[in-house]
Amino acid sequence: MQSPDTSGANTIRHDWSEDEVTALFQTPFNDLVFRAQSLYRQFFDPNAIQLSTLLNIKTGGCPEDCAYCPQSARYATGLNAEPLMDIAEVKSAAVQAREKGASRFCMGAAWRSPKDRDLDQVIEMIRVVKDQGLEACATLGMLTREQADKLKSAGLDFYNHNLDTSEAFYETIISTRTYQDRLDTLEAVREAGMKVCCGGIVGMGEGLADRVQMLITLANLPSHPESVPINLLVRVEGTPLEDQADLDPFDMVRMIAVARIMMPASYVRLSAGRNEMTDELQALCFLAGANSVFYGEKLLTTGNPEFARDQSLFRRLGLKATH
Ligand code: SAM
Ligand code: DTB
Ligand code: SF4
Repeated sequence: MQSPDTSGANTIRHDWSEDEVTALFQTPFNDLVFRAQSLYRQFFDPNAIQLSTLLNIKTGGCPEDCAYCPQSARYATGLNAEPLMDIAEVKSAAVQAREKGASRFCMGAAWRSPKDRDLDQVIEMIRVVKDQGLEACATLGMLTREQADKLKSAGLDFYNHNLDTSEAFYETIISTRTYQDRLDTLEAVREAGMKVCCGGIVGMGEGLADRVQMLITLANLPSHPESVPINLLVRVEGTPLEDQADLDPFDMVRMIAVARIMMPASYVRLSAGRNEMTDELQALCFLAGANSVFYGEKLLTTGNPEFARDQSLFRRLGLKATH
């Protein structure tokens, strides 16, 4: 293998080809991780980690049919649908997140898209989060440009909306909205001037070509998403993907490494699935260029590592939280 390009030139690219990204995935593991880590050091402090805390502000009862999702009303996952959370609860969760050391607070809602009445309440929540000195992120489903403008004016820093997988594999996972709908929302968020958080899920039965295509779609956008969450499927009983086969853990590391190489200035987040990962696998993901995690004992409906476990992991690895 050639030595990594350490000049920093030509590393932010938007012209990735299928052949070259496939070749990256097929690079011997040590070469791939070395290259990702070398590039990573040109853009970031290698011993810093960004911590985002999630809060599910509207649980369950979602009309969409995303095959991975415990919050779809179509699947019997035993989850009780709840109304939009009240502002006091959001405030106490934001206070706790800040006290525990998170820098960003991300509010998720099980909606296809927000109604205007809902949006007014979310705007109040954004204020409460910003008052704590936290960055605010939300993931509320599809947005129109007008809705994106409203959220931007309210001070929302990031909007999360994932591609989830490749366009080709997408139709086996979701039928209630199109890939183009997702791209349109991402464009509305970008045009409104918010930072984009967009990634996907591995371990849903997709092939290598699907991982390649998803990363190409992300990296060939006019601007790279500032934040790229890579989720490992959390297999929830009652969802169509409950019996999905295990993913080879090294494929998770490869996915992180290739995302890091293709979008070197972006935060790559080791997202859902950490609760089922060993500390050693997480450390390999950090070595491959992951520099952000969801931090807090719950994701949206499923478990995430306890604070004490994460704090111990970060201490043992000498990782410091970014502020
Ligand atoms: N309802 C909104 C939407 O779908 O756009 C926002 C919340 S939704 C739960 C956000 C993302 O969480 C999904 O796009 C998917 O990438 C991720 N996700 C949901 N369930 C998951 C699971 N079981 N395993 C891994 N990731 C999951
Ligand atoms: C993202 O990429 N992953 C988060 C967040 N964005 C909203 C959600 C993960 C959800 C995992 C399943 C659950 O807890 O319901
Ligand atoms: Fe609804 Fe979002 Fe879950 Fe899809 S991923 S079912 S849109 S909450």
